[in-house]
Amino acid sequence: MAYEFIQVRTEGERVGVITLNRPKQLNALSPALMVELGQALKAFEADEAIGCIVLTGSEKAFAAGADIGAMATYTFADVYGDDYITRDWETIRSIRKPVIAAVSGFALGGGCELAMMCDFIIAADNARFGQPEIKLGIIPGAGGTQRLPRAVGKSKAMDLALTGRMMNADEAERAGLVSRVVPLDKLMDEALAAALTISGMGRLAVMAAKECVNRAFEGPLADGVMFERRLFHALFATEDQKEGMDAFVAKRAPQFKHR
Ligand code: CO8
Repeated sequence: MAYEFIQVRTEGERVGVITLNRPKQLNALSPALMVELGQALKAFEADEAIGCIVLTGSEKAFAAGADIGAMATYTFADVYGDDYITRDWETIRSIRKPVIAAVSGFALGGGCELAMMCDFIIAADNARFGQPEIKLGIIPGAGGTQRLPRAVGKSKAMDLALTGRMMNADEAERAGLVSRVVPLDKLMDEALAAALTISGMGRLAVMAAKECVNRAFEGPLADGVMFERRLFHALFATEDQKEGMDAFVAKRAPQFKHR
């Protein structure tokens, strides 16, 4: 499929890579880009060969936010009546395969929110994160006020949302927003290596792990633990569990089914 605002490729046959591609606008997330992103995510989700997806931008910007030019004329009827945000921004949340954000440069506003919708973030040492919406007279609108405090705690989330300041990659790693920081020129190598590792695991276990970790943010602890237990038990019905454990006992590499 031909896309205008993103680039799509596969890596090592099992990893899908989506690159946001509006370089002149620092990958500002226009409505058309978000539609394409949703289409590409759904296509990788449906592709049985793909086990993990990497979402990235350019060296200068993962994404500098929602497209301010497009938003400038929105009315309440546009954003609320047409359910624009839910419609086009939350497709990524329905994807059951892991999505890794490989972030270099600016990840601001909707760009930071998009990165936080991914399953984990690997940051280049030049990455800068922030929720600067307050400077535009608005607040984050794609989950930033909810996901940021869960990731970095209330104090830092308030600091970022109220002052609109940016934090660099080191601060983001200390705060727990990103899983690792790597030199800029190693960003894609690192993200692809992680994605290849994940895509080599048993698909059902990967899906279950993602679902369970997400549960940790969506309900009481006891419910999350019970959900995890049920999926843990269910995985003993899979061939991958037999293969993984037999391989360990026989001191050989496992051959997972990948489906
Ligand atoms: N939207 C549209 N265009 C943008 C955006 C953006 N978010 N960010 C940058 N651009 C454009 C600039 O206008 C400029 O275009 P041109 O060359 O035509 O003038 C080009 O990208 C390059 O930008 P700069 O010249 O400003 O580059 P600098 O290196 O000087 O500065 C910054 C980089 C600091 C990133 C700066 O561009 C900036 O502050 N950008 C805006 C950041 C921002 O406020 N982001 C939040 C936007 S609001 C939001 O994301 C709400 C999300 C809600 C989700 C739901 C949506 C409905």
